[in-house]
Amino acid sequence: MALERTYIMIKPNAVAERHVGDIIARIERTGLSIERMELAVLTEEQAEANYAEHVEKPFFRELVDFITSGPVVKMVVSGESAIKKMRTLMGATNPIDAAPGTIRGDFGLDVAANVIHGSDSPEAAEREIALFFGEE
Ligand code: RTP
Ligand code: MG
Repeated sequence: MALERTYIMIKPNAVAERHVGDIIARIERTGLSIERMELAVLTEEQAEANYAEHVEKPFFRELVDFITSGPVVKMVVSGESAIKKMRTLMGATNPIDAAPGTIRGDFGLDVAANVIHGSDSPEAAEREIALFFGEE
């Protein structure tokens, strides 16, 4: 077990559909702590940097256009095994495969509009927190 920080982002579709309060309640129920939180519209540069690993994928442009299409909620969430805990709470990437009771399982429409992003490793978490909150 390790005390971790993870970067979490509620995607534009979920903000527009007013699921923010419900998602925050689910995060708090896990016992993890919200350290930072901000509503913002991402710049194209931030979106491209966040999804740099997918630059060669056919859906890259669609992904950048979608994530910059409206306000997102950016968060730093911390606690014991925060990265894994948040990935479990979020559910599978494709909402079709995400279990009922997970955030994507309950609110997800399709693989692009899959409600929420969470860092997948400690290295990704530190990179994403620096990118979105300007921390070292
Ligand atoms: P995320 O990075 O957003 O937390 O999601 P993830 O780790 O579960 O999935 P990842 O493989 O990193 O994919 C990043 C995001 O790309 C979008 N995607 N679209 N159109 C498609 O086929 C497709 N495949 C992936 C999803 O929004 C996914 O969250
Ligand atoms: Mg990912």
